[in-house]
Amino acid sequence: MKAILKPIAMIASAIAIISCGSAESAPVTPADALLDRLEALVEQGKIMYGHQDTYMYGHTWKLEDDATDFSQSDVYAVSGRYPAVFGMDLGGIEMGWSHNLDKNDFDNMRASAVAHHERGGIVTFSWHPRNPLTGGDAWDVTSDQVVASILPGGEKHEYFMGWLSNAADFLGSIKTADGETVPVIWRPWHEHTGSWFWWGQKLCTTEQYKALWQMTYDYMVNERGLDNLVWSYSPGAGELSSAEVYGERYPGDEIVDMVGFDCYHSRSKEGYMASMKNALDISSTFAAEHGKILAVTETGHETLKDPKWWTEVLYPAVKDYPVSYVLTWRNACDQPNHYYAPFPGQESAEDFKAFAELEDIIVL
Ligand code: BMA
Repeated sequence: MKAILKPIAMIASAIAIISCGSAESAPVTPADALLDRLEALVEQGKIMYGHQDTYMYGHTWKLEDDATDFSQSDVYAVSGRYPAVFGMDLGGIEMGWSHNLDKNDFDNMRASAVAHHERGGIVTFSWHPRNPLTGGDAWDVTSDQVVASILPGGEKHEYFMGWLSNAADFLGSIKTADGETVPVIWRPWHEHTGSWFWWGQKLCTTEQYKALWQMTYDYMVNERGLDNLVWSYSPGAGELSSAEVYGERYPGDEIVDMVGFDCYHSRSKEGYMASMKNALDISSTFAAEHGKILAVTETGHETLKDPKWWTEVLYPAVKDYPVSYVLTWRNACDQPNHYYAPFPGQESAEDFKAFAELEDIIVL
């Protein structure tokens, strides 16, 4: 796996190489090209804004199945700009469903990923797969044997490899009309420092968690040959009492390209700012030491009751860190109080426009 930002110890030798005039070789895979792009943006001090499911639905609307036009977005309706990063979730692909866990048509997801890529944006996927042992959902934590059961030798191993196969089929099928595979930031097994998903902290051992990552990587990259995935590691911020906690279950430099965390503004502004600072201090140091790109992989303030949240809370929290993107979560169309981006008339809409116009914030 290509190391992107040079670890501190390598900087001196990197400078020596550059001063000798040797050029870095051209990117050979879609994933490498995306990593180079992310690295260049970080070096320029730019931060991309991202929004989950932005073309799929908004606060008051939902895309039809089998759509061909992907231009509606609450963010666009407010600002005339699209998020630079478009997040989606593969939950349900493992079951062979036609729609994901949030009722998005997988065909729409594939086509909108291509459209977003062609618009100049970057796509990222998380995955909330169902529980392969109990048959419950990703949040079913009634058994602490789930990860053990899907690892090699476990009773659900073969069954789960079928799930990985479905996910790999989808991720490898995101292609332009010219047959170019679209690179995506792939963020499996997220928020594992908490214990609300079956792969969480109290539900498996460190070795089992790392083995789950390795198995996922080996299958998708080595066995299936997917070369369009940028692998992203993202603990939950709430549990990061120390740098050790952040790195405890890190699956390894060879199979991770990016690091980040998920951090929500759920209580006070002060609490969120402190949590962001803590997580950014830890993860930016970790990223520099390991030569990885940094991102705030999920964030947001549900219902955005602070009308200046974008310029007075989010922006000050991230602006001094080498963050490639910040992604706010989804604007559900079927839950009136589940939204993290503005829509026309929403009280933070004007402030979002100001945020989107900041020189170091990238929107499309
Ligand atoms: C959660 C909520 C859920 C959703 C899940 C996966 O944070 O938004 O409603 O199903 O993410 O997208």
